[in-house]
Amino acid sequence: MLRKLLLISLSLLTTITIIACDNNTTLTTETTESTSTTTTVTTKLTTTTKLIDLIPSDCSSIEIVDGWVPTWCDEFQYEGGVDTTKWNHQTGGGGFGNNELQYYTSRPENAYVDGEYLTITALKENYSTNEYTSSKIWTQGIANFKYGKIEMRAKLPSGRGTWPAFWMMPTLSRYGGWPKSGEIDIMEHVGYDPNVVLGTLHTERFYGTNGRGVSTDSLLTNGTLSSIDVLNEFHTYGIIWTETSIEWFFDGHSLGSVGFSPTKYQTDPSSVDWPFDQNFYIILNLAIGGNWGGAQGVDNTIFPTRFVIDYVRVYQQDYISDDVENPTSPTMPQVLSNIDRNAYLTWKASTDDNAIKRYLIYVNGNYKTSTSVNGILLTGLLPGTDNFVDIIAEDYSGKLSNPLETVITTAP
Ligand SMILES: [Ca+2]
Ligand SMILES: [Ca+2]
Repeated sequence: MLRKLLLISLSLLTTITIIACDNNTTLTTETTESTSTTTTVTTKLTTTTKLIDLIPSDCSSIEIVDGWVPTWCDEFQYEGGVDTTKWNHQTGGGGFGNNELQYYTSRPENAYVDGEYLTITALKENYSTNEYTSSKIWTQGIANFKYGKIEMRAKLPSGRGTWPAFWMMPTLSRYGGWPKSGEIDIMEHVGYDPNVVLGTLHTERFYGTNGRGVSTDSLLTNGTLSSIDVLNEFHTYGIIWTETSIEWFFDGHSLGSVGFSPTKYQTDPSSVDWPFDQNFYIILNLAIGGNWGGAQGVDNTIFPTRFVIDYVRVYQQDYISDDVENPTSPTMPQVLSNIDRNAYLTWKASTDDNAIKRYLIYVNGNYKTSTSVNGILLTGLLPGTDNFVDIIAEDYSGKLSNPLETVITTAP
């Protein structure tokens, strides 16, 4: 949701457990990311372990289509409160930075699983200083995700004043507080505009109402669908998130995508436009009122109103099992800025029979860093000299391309 500020307190960061991150998941501890106060560990799949062996038992009935392997799910096939091994409740009122009107509780009146569905119910009732109650659940502190296919099947609440969302926020906010570390809105809907569902990315450059995204309107205007009823019917809402793009889907129909643009924004580090190379966690909530949901007021005759979720699933593509070819060499190096000892370098992306995991960057023969996108801000280059840069693409099975060699000449 828009302007969800400062939700991540540093104290939470030490509790993070990585469950189903990366396309190459689990088993061997590979790298340690550190901030000034916290540490988290990401893991790497050894080439002897197949993704298919990592399907959680409660996701084992999910069909594998087009190589998408379920690595995390909640099918809501139990009764009572939400499964606390998968979700935490965020409780409280206070408007959440958007002047929202609800108080989020963890009571069954507001969130209940009946063996088939999770129902989040918004009620008109006085609670604390709020006039409405509802629920918000998230995987923060339990499960984090990077890349893959993330999907929900749900029926949306109806009525003016409702604002349901299925979205993701960054686990560590490595690039800074909102919006610098990004926000991925997979599905947002406001009750006063019932026929439109939006998907949006927020970044340091594109935040607030300037976020970049898609709408289900595209399926109506291009004739793919003749009508969309999200209130009375179940539909799937999802994204496919890769190293360089996020594409939204409604019932499997593409709504469009937003990607990394290395040559468009010439002098910035990638994170200003593309902070989506870090772990994110999943959030489900039903807000009432707020800057967007309440823009046309709240109809108090709609309550109780319900957001009914059949499942939430995360899939990862198996990029390792059938990988045969090495990536092609990167080409067309371009220095987009070269100021002091810092240069922004881009290149034409490599291709592969599966997918490019990252580019390894060497400067003057020494390993410098890696990046998942085809652009990097190189800092601390030697002054007044030719800096020899090698760029090597790596796929998910560890196969390497031939190096692209280029020279960056710095001022004295
Ligand atoms: Ca279900
Ligand atoms: Ca390959």
